[in-house]
Amino acid sequence: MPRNGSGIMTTTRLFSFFARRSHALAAAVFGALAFAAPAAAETADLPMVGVPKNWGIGFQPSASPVKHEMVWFHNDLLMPVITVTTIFVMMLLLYVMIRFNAKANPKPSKTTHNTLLEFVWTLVPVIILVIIVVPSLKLLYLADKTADAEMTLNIKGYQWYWGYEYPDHGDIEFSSYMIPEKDLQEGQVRLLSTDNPVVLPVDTNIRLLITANDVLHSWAMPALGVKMDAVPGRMNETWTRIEKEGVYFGQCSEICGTNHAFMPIEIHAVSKEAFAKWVEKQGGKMPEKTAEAAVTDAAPTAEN
Ligand SMILES: [Cu+2]
Repeated sequence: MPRNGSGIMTTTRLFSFFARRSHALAAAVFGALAFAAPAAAETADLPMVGVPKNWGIGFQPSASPVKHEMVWFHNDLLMPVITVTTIFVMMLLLYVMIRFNAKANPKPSKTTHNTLLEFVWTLVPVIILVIIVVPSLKLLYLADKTADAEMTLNIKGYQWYWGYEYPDHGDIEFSSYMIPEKDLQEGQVRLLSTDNPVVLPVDTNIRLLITANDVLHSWAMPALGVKMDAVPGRMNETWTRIEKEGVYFGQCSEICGTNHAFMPIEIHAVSKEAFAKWVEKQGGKMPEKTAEAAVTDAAPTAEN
């Protein structure tokens, strides 16, 4: 159940504190931490996998099938296309500036059309776009949903925290608030650690059903390649399969109000055995039915 009152007050006070020192904020947010977050026994000693690093550039380490494809799409397809296009256009510009300036070319040609040239400079970009669109659509459909979800995680955005439900595991539910700076324990990351991390099993196809209670939010996990809008009155679906045990961080990625920057997401990806233990400790129970049947029961709306 969502907590009321005190949590929101704390984060509001926290916000004014941060606003006063916003210059230091940007640099400090990305401090890298190499040690594990203290949490329940099942999630102790987890390596920090999806966490921002000092001077980080590019993507966080990829830890899901969708993210692998995204990294390939960006690094091996888009970047080469962009680089070659930019260099080619820059060379054309330089050539025109040098060869055809008023001094070098005092009597300009009156030519206005060249059918072959115009045909080529229309067709070549079209071919490039068609080449890009094929893997792009494949990626969209890959991220859309998993055909064989083994469990479901319901995610709900609130102003300003996240609520989680495990419908396949005895309806475990909890809210997840950012830990204020003054309460940080060793190993916790400022602005990213939460009081109740989401615990998920590795090597499991997890259906993510995302919605919001009040305004638009967006549930984004860089290392998993997930960024899905949380829309009031609408259930958005995506999925993930975490490949590495570890701690992963994400943030709300839709401007949702004063404390938008202070509703992080923390996932502890653990072995299936550790996950079962955690479920038991939360008072839930592991599904007895086949995974497929459990999923159909738990999320009937997702199939429509
Ligand atoms: Cu939000």
